[in-house]
Amino acid sequence: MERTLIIIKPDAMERKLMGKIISIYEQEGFHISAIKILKPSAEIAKSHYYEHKNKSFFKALIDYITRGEVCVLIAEGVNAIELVRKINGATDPVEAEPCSIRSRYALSKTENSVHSSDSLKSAEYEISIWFPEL
Ligand code: FUP
Repeated sequence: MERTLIIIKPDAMERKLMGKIISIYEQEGFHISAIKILKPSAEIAKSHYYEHKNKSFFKALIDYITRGEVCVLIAEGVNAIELVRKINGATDPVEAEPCSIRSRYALSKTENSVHSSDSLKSAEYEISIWFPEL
């Protein structure tokens, strides 16, 4: 069984899409083993996105992810990391596969509704920063 860290981002939370999006992961058979809602601090947002710290979009990304509440969850299942990324779709909603969450709900490349870990290593790192109590 594999674990991945999912974030339902502010643009989706603001439009009351949290329940709908969680249902999609549940319908695909994933087990949600931890969940919380919080308004991220700049510190946790920067830790989460440290790989992008030198990118031109970094400040806009941090401003966006810290502007309101997010829902952070751990989903467990066979091949969870790869499959959840498939369900989410490509980063840019214009390129996201039809029926993916981003193609249905994302507003732009930055306001793209959901995040999920891209490797085993990033999943364990992201779980440790968002769920330090686990
Ligand atoms: P993903 O793994 O699909 O979330 O995408 P990346 O790791 O490439 O990017 C992380 C986040 O940076 C994206 F969710 C949105 C943001 N981003 C931008 O705002 N602009 C860009 O040009 C690329 C990424």
